Amino acid sequence: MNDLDPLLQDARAAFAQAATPAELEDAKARFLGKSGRITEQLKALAALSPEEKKARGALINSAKQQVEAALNARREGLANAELELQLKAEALDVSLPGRARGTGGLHPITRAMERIEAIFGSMGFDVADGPEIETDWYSFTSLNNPENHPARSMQDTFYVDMKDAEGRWLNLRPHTSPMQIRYAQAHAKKYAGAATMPDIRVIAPGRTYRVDSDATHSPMFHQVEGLWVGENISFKDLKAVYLNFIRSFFEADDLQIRFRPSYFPFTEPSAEIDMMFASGPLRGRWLEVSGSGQVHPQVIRNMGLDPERYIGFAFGSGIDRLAMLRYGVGDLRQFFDGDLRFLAQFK
Ligand code: 2NL
Repeated sequence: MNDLDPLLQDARAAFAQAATPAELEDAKARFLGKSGRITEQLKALAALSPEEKKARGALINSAKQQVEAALNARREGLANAELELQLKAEALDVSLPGRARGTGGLHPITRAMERIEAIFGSMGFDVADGPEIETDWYSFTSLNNPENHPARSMQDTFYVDMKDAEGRWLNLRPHTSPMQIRYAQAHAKKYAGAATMPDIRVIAPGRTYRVDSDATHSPMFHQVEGLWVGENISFKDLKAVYLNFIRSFFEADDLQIRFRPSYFPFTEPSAEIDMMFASGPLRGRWLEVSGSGQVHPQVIRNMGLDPERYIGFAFGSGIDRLAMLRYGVGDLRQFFDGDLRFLAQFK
């Protein structure tokens, strides 16, 4: 016991109370700093005699060493606590299972489209792709639609509140025929003046739009149109091509088709194509799958070709319907809802 014991106790208490390194440095200054309590004791030595100085000095030094030891112990304690916290915060639980990377898949409509393109490709058909925003001329006039035809009305067709650079009103194409007209025009232009022209053989698959929305109609739907124009193309070519297509698409060689007379402004004569499965849940029922016909002479002319020389057939089928039949989907709207529980089935 000596008179420096209270100082030592105060120092230990102050260091213990310091909760952060900064607080600890403050506490250190109060004891070991320039005017700290230990330093004051050392300064007071100056007034003592040499013998007293020796004894007192040893006592103060011992106290000083104990204060420093207490300070270092607290420093270490604080550093350890801080490290502990940091380790806890940054801890990785390496036993957690990893997060699986989901695998995507093609949309069933895309898959149907790719099948269609591959099948027609095998029969020598090119695939044409183009604008979904069209002019009146390509969507209607070029296809021989009369000026007052109801298909042109705002009840049936989406119009864009904007004109193109030439001042023509624009619409969302109600079928992909405009793309076939564009393709045929480019083809005719390329071979203008040549002695012969290779046949035009093309399909145009893609998005189409009509003002129509209920359980079986979506305002955006998908269509594939086909066109074959040459000098000697007939209905029997249409029948052979369509039959081969639809049998390949459904992988059913015993599937039947039939043609029923119909009317479209762009074909003459025109026919609906029905098909019938020979097996499976839908066997024995005629199902409408396409419109078709011999391309109207005025439409041939609008392609930039001479209808006295060129003749051809065209057809248009709904891809969504074909995909529903192929993949057994009961409700058209499921294709467009974006529900992963539905879509994941097609991975
Ligand atoms: C339907 C009707 C059809 C066509 C589309 C066509 C295209 C050109 C010239 C002549 Cl470039 N015709 N396409 C012909 C007949 C019918 O589709 O209701 N499809 C679902």
